[in-house]
Amino acid sequence: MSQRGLFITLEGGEGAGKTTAMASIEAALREAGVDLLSTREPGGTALGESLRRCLLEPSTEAVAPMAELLMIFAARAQHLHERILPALHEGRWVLCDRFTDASFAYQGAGRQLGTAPVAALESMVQGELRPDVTILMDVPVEIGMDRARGRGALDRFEQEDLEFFARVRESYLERAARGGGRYYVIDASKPLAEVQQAIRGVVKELIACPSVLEDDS
Ligand code: T5A
Repeated sequence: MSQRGLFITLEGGEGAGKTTAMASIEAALREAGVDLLSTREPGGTALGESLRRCLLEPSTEAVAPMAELLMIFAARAQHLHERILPALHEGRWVLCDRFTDASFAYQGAGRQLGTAPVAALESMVQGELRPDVTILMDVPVEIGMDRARGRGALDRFEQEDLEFFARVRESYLERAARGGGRYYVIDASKPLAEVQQAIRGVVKELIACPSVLEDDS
């Protein structure tokens, strides 16, 4: 049996503090000697970053939800092929800022496409591969949007209304509640120092007992 690396994803609504959390998770893992690929979605490859620009740029054209979903999975297919799967097969750990939970939350729930098309693309593009660990940064929508607004100009997603983000949050929380042991939910409305401490606790746990993973992907 060959072993593959641990696949960790970080998720959350707008302004949850993922960027801040990514930096501290990455630093803690590297300090512990973990050979790590740190990456993000949409993006992570040249093609993925081009698609990211198309997806995030505010547009006067109303982008069809299905077109949005397909662009996200096109970026994901390239990301898996070029970076994520090779790293996991080499035994490296992968830390990814957003992955398919975001598609269920934003396109499935936010855009109201439902779970079926997202689940179908998930199987087609990922096969059996799912994240081993997902850290969900949960914050009430109003707090998250205030933080996002405080950062400056809003991207195409951030211009959506509060109902959209309420559906996104509900979807994330539902998936975490149903998702067995893979989700760690962090209360990201707390002061930054407390959030950082909670994240360090999760990372410590992962380093202390990394799962033995059969490389069947
Ligand atoms: N998307 C993505 C989909 O629709 N479907 C998909 O399948 C995928 C993969 C881009 C967009 O793509 C969409 C969803 C997204 O809208 P992104 O770049 O990850 O994805 O987008 P954002 O959520 O906008 O991520 P950001 O990096 O811009 O925001 P963060 O990381 O959540 O927030 P961050 O760390 O920048 O923090 C925001 C502000 O709050 C402060 C920070 O200092 C910063 O100013 N802050 C706190 N303040 C007080 N207390 C705390 N605890 C704080 N934590 C952070």
